[in-house]
Amino acid sequence: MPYYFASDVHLRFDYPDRDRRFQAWLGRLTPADALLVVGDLCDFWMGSRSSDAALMRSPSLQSLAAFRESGGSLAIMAGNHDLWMCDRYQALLGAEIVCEPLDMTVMGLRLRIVHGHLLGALRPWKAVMESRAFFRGFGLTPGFVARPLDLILAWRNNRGLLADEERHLKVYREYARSLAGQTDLVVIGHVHRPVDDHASNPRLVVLGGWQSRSSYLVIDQGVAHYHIENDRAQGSPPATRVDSLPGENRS
Ligand SMILES: [Mn+2]
Repeated sequence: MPYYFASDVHLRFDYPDRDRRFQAWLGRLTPADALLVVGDLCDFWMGSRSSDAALMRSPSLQSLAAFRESGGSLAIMAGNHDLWMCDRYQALLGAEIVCEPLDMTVMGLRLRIVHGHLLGALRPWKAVMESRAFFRGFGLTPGFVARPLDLILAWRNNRGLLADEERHLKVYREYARSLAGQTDLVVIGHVHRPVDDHASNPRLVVLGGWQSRSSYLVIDQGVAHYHIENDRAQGSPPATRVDSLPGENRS
């Protein structure tokens, strides 16, 4: 039974490409598989501003519900964008909600799994956005106010993106090192840049966001494989694919 991990899909109706790619990827799973979504499945824009009926018009959410319905094992960990969505994930998708930090052993591999926003690299002004009041308030904000706010946030995020990612990755690597001897593989989301420190102990995998590419981890027959598919261009085959095994050099 392969065990899959993905995070930071950030589903939004105004970005249908990521929804379509995630749905296509879900289509490869079988009812014998297990999937853990490590936070930020839905962007707060979609989560806070959509009714249950509207949410279920997302192809990916439909596929997740169908996957679960067919017998697949579906667990979801909340991220900073969907902290307040757990009840709906449970009710609409049939997902099991898991809390962080999550320790689990899959086929003999000891895993530590967190979304990543709680590890201490988040800027204070962003932490405000994690409150239920902000989530509810944003959902009630009229579009003509919410849309510029969304653009400002996107602009601020992009402006400091590299420095922000580096700051987080430094914290993630320190966190992983602090778990040496206790765990084999540390799986984190939140940062959208995909990373696989396959030679470090423990190995650190940052699952990566689905904004422009699809990336995921799968543990099958006791071996963890990390995949990145540069499938941004519609209809074209993946440009590169990275498969790495513990202790192997990436080629
Ligand atoms: Mn996040």
